[in-house]
Amino acid sequence: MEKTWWKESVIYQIYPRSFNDSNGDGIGDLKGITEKLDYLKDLGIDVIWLSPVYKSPNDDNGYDISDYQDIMDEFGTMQDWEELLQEIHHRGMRLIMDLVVNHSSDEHAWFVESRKSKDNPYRDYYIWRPGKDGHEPNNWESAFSGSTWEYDEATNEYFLHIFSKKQPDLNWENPKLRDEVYKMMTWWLDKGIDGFRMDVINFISKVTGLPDAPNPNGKKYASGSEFFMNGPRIHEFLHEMNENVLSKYDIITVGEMPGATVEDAKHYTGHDREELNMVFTFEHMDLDSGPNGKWDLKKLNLLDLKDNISKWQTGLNGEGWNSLYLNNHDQPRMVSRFGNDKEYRVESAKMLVTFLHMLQGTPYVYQGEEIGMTNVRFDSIEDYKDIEILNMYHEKVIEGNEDLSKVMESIYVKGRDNARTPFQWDESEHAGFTTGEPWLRVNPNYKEINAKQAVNDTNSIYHYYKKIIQLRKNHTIIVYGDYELLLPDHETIFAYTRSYENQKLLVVTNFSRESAPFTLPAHVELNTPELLISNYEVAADDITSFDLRPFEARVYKSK
Ligand code: TEU
Ligand code: CA
Repeated sequence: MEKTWWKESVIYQIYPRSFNDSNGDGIGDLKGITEKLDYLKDLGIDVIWLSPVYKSPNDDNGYDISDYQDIMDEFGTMQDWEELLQEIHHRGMRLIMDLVVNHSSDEHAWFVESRKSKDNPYRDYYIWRPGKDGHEPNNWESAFSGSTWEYDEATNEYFLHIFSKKQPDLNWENPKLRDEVYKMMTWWLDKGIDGFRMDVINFISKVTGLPDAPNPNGKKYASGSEFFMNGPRIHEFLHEMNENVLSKYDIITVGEMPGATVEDAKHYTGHDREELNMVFTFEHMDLDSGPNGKWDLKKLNLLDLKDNISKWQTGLNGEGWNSLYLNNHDQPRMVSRFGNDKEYRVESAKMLVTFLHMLQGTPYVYQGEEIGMTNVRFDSIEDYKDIEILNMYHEKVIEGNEDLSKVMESIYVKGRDNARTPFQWDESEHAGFTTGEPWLRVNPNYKEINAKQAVNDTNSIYHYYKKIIQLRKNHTIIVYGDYELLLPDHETIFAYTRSYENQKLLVVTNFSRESAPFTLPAHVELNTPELLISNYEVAADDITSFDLRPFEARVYKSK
């Protein structure tokens, strides 16, 4: 397997709005990030991924971009951004930017032109269709509720928006649009950035004709995802992008790809394919949802997680590359979702990062994860800001008369604002995030859970992260070793080995609050095992059988 720096890196995601506010307006900003770079360097971070900081009316917190080559006023200036990049590089770290080109903002100059008339030169930058019998052109449902189509009076046509109506989809069938995007990417790369995270990049090719989605339940709208996820020309577009732009730089590229399977990912990330380095799969994020989508809560079955992770680990081994994540700005906090954020918060957060970072792939840390930040429960819907939450609430409670407490419960478990409450820096007011009023309320648990506490306590989750990140730098096997699942039918223990040259790594994690006896399968041999890391004191080093305490994690390596 080819060795490269981006396989060996640990990436830290910053959601700028919620990271650190330098000027007291309640909104995180670029200068605020620059102030905290030493904290990230100390943690051992190699690469920072910055969620969008471009000009935006903030219908979807920056994922609706009105100017790709300028900075959002609330976040600062281009000069602040240049300084941030310089300070990142100065510390030997790298910066990747978010590329959001499935859609733009409706306030982007292209769309302002496009909607003016049917013969406007920018008309074809977006996807316009006439209505069908006085209705939308098809029955697709938006990711943020309602139709994917918005009627526009000026030209008596509808435009497509898979996300909010302020996020019209760009028309990748148009070569002029593609060229503009490539030029814009080149402009950023020439400023010295080190790569892109590409927002829903596998949505950019739509099936010709945009057919109605199957709708067996006779609902008003239905998911049209099979007509725009991994669409007919996707590989052609990504290959073209690679040829025109990406291949000219030594960078990281990661495509966010809902609906991509292992087979798809082999095509997106295979070495000889010349498309992307890695993708974010959503499959493991969907295991705790029922048939009706993310708000349809279902308890996670660990066996499903084992199956899924193992499928990706073995499927991409030598054929592509995995990205490793358990949370981000769209997902609930991992310790609340997969661990136990009450009695075993510290133990389970350490267990989860052990489980994740010992897999084959490039790990991503989402801001606050390293101090064990948790989900939040606000009593009132008024305290929520996320468009996905608010639209869903409106549709279900206001229009649909669904049970309020049931809807609130689904927001508590799955809502995106769980991940977006301000970073908890210290125990002072608003967790040291701002001296003003934060744009989204701080999680009330900030007095116990904050970075200052974590840095001062050598037993903290933060120090455990430091250690685990360091391990990756000292042991090639953690990056490149082959994966093998152990005890496939065990309902609470997730155990696996990694093998590289003549070395072996044994990873044993308990996903439960109950203790569980572990017995090493007879075929696994580890010569003179050394304990690399564990989240409890471990007395003796008999690895053939031992009792795992609640959420215990251990990693052994053969000498
Ligand atoms: O998210 C892509 C995506 O598929 C979302 O529907 C995501 O799954 C959803 O938030 C979870 O329910 C990306 C960005 O990460 C997200 O923040 C944006 O809102 C979205 O694209 C539109 O740009
Ligand atoms: Ca600010």
